[in-house]
Amino acid sequence: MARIEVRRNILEANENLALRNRNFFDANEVLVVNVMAAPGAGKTSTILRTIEYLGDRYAFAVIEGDMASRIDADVMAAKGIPVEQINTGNMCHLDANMIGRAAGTFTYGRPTILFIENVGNLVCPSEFSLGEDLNIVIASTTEGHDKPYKYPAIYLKADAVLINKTDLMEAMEFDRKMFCDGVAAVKPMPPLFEISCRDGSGLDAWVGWLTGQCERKFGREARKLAER
Ligand SMILES: Nc1nc2c(ncn2[C@@H]2O[C@H](COP(=O)(O)OP(=O)(O)OP(=O)(O)O)[C@@H](O)[C@H]2O)c(=O)[nH]1
Ligand SMILES: [Mg+2]
Repeated sequence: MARIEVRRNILEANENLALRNRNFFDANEVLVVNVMAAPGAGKTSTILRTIEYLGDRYAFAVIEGDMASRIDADVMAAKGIPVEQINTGNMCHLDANMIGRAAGTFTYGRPTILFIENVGNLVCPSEFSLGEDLNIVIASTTEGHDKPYKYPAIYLKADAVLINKTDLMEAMEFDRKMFCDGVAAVKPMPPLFEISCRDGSGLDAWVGWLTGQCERKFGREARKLAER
């Protein structure tokens, strides 16, 4: 009983901090994309490809979440992308407190997309709000088509689902229909994009959708400012 109470308190405290983050992001014209996936599904590759595709259309920042190492942050930094690494030690997810601190270190001057690469895990990240605008789940053909059935909670949170590594789809005998039926069993099918970070296929549809989300948010914030 006591354990359940403590857990509820932790999640409530996190929700309050997530709300604070959200207000900070809105005030600074930042669209926040929480990227969740299993280890190695292609989170870093997708973020990089997306930023490359968008060019100088927006400003970018990235928060990298890993239990240990700066490997992904170093990849971003080498490309000149503002990045903060969070090492979670023995924790398997990022929380709103960590994000609030890391996000406060960037300088924001114009509409910005902040990508949060969550810790590679299909369970814990689904429980912790960060103040994000969008939750993206990346599945990869190499991990198999049955994951929505086994890890429904993360798919329940998805505003869009990406299937990455489509260049390996045939070799992996990835069953697209079984995968989609699994997602649709959890919630009405969210937008689905099939991409390959290896050969670049499918990125136009994904980036087009993301751009639409940016235009909605940044247009709304600009209108709010004009009304003040
Ligand atoms: N064939 C193929 N390989 C890919 C693709 N996308 C990523 N990879 C490879 O998959 C491996 C993992 O990619 P990452 O982008 O590092 O994956 P991640 O989800 O960020 O991994 P962690 O941060 O370790 O959880 C790397 O060797 C990538 O080159 C793809 O579309 N096709
Ligand atoms: Mg990574």
